[in-house]
Amino acid sequence: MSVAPVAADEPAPAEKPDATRARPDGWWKSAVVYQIYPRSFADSNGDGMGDLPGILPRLDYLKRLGVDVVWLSPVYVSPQDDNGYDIADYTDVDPVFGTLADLDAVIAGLHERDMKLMMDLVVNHTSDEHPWFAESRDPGSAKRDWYWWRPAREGHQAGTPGAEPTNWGSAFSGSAWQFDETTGEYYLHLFSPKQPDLNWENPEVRRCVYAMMRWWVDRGVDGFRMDVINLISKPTELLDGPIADAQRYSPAFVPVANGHRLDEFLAEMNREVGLDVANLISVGEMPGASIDTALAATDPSRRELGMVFTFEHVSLDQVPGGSKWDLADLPLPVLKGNLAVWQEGLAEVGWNSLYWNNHDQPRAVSRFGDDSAEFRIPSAKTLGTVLHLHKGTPYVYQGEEIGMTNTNFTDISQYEDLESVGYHAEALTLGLEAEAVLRSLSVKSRDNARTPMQWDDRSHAGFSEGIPWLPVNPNYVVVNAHAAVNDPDSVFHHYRRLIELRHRDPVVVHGRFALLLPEHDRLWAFTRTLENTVLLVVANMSAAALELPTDQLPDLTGAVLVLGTHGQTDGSTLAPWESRILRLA
Ligand code: TEU
Repeated sequence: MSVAPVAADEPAPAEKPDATRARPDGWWKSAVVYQIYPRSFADSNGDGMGDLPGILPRLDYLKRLGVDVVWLSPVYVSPQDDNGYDIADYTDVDPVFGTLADLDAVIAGLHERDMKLMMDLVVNHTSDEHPWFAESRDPGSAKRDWYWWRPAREGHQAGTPGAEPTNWGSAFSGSAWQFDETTGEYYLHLFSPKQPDLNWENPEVRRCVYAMMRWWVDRGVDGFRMDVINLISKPTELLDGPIADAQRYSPAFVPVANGHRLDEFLAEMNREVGLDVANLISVGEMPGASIDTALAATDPSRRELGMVFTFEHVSLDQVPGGSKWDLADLPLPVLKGNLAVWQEGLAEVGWNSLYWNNHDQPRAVSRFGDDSAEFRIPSAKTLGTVLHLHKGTPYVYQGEEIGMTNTNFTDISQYEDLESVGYHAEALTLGLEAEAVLRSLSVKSRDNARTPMQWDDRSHAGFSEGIPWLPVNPNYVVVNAHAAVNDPDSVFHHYRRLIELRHRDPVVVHGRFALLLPEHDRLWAFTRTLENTVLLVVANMSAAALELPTDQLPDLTGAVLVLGTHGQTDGSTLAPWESRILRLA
């Protein structure tokens, strides 16, 4: 076990990890990752907030589901401005979640069950309450250059509108620059003003980050999910970006994402932390990443990352050139076509992650399925079939495995997420209709994914004995883990069977993907081929029965149903939201 950090702000430079740890090469390619958003997972002490001791009793539930890795969203010390994605101490646990000893217990509990822990790594920015940033506020401090401090735009009075160093907008709302009265300068924050961006051009910043990562690996962590990691390399000259008509600011990611030193920094991180040497799992969250970015980052010969999260498929149901709040329909050919492009793009080199939702995205069954009473279960199961039969590492977001749905907030006072609250305020000042803004929030707010995990039909869904920080979705009386585990036809057991299939059959992990009937607007059909094994997936992505176009599909003679959503069906008609995995002769 590692010793405590040697200095307040820097963990002990632990030895590079022992490469003999039980992690065979590429183990994460056949793994399934389950994301825990700790504040909403399980509350052990009745304060209404999920915590680490609440996770321990639920590990057997995750083991039964069959997942291999837990991605734990941040539990570090944080003022919780962005629910922990604003870190004030990278090597300690925030008291609201418990203690380092509690985290050690979760790591041990996972390892005892042959599961692994992937920590959430947020190093594009810190909290403004991190000691590093507090020091950097002093222009004479060596840490001034640890962040992006800049004077007012030339010819402008510091602190006045338009004096910001560039016209960049925060990913949330407002300018990406915060004025500091004391020094008359601005600091960059691509997210909230309480999330100042670290300056990765400074080698001291990078050295401290790598030392901290090694400290966690030495503590037993098996890998990292890297928050907005493709934003860490900023352009050396910060210039104005393009502004579209309806925009007040230039989208911050445009001039920043996928910067010129990104691959250099990722390769350096891999070397310094031993990501490959120790066969750690790594996934880079990359908003705005293209397939070329992903290829560069996940090409094993470049020793950067194992995989990345693309944002393309979760940006298709918005108006092109607009924001996530500008809702648009999503025809099936567009969705399945995008996933197929990523399958093809990383077919030979690199590796895909596969996800429908996470703590930032609305609930999958509400967004891509049908969360009505009649079709919630079959559509949730079919979304699982389609995603888990693509090539890549699947990610299950807490509650997805029981078909949890978006919540039903009707008033802005119900929302907690700073992104949602900020959007509401900014939209109203821009003159948007309140009703339309609330509609966008009900469809896309991140709070949809953050209502407490629904464990059973007791009060607050068994999540807490106290009043939850965010109201439980009222449908918990029907949609809950207890009911799902005790129903062999539930979404839970379908996900469990999908995970079992991945663990059992190499074609699911390594088989070549081929999309069939790309223009069909209700049928999602594709094959996975490995040597002489061919699996065919057919999925009816609609609320009406669908006659299989057998003349346009591979010969189904002798096909064997491997796993279906509607029992042992074999006719040529798919029921609404029915999917089948067939092994072709
Ligand atoms: O999200 C990165 C990101 O781009 C999100 O802001 C996403 O675009 C948006 O939430 C969609 O609504 C990561 C974390 O996952 C998110 O929770 C944090 O708020 C953000 O970074 C800042 O750390």
